[in-house]
Amino acid sequence: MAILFRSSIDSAARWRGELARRMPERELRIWPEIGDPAAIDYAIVWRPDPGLLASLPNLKLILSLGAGVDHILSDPLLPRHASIVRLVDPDLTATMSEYVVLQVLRFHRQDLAYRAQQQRAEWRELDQMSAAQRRVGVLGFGTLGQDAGRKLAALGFEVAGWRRGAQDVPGFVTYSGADGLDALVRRSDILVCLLPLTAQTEGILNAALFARLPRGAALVNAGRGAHLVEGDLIPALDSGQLSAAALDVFREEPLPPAHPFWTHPRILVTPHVASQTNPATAADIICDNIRRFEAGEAVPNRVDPAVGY
Ligand code: NDP
Ligand code: OXD
Repeated sequence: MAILFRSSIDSAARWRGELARRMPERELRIWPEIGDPAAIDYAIVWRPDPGLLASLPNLKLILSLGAGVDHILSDPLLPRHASIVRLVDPDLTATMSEYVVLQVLRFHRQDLAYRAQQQRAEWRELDQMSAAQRRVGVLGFGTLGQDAGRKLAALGFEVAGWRRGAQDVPGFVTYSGADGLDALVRRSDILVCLLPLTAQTEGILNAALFARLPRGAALVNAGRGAHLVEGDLIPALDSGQLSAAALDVFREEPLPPAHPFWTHPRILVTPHVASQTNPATAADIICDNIRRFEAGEAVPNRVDPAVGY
């Protein structure tokens, strides 16, 4: 009974130590040292190579190293007999909220304008509205969206969320469906995307949606790059319909050096680091999920491949 670890990020040495400390009795195989594929029951992965999981005939459980699972579900050869569990780690959630709060405050407090003034050595006060007057809309009001929403609400922002199901989230106005999306977008001075990438959400950040935002709204995308129709963003910024965008995720990662997003004065680029998986905390959760699975207990945060997250 062996566990395979495969991440496209160079973190194997760190993970080996964290996993071995928690499960010393287990045989851990780090890709590409797979050994006998039939001996592998569990795969801990980030962006596994297409076909890798299908090559493991006795695989029982696929454990995502991230909250998102599009990197697994996009494999055309994904075996249907193995369950998939996504990562829900309070550390990952807290760091995503830091990123969202940072970007929302940057836009709310007109930081881009002040930075531009600094370039010109210009000392000028801009009118500042209060947080209570600033409406933030969160697309994807799940684990990450709700935590960020609570932290923004604690700062006084008027927060609402959009989710697939119609369940209420106490303390927030929540929307669902196409009408709900329209209502949320029309009231969002700052729109934050924390959706999973699915067939329904791909390309959701597009010119038609930008046109429904209040003029001068700002965008934060930390979901996935394919949520954004990239060619629609710069025209929306240049026309003034959008005032700024903070982007952490891109259709092509790393973002190519010649990509216009790098140099646009009102686009803030970060290299998919809004929330990085921390092996020291995530290993506890992943090992606990393996133990629960083996004990026949319910494993939380299972993915429904038919729904896509
Ligand atoms: P969750 O599954 O907890 O939340 C997803 C939310 O999106 C839920 O509220 C869900 O609705 C909603 N949703 C899904 N599909 C639709 C739809 N078609 N229409 C409306 N709402 C929809 O995921 P997390 O919050 O843990 O993570 C969200 C995403 O964040 C990840 O999938 C990943 O892409 C991204 N991420 C990015 C990181 C980064 O560093 N940039 C780091 C970590 C995650 P419902 O509540 O009804 O199910
Ligand atoms: C994730 C990510 O999905 O880091 O966790 O993007």
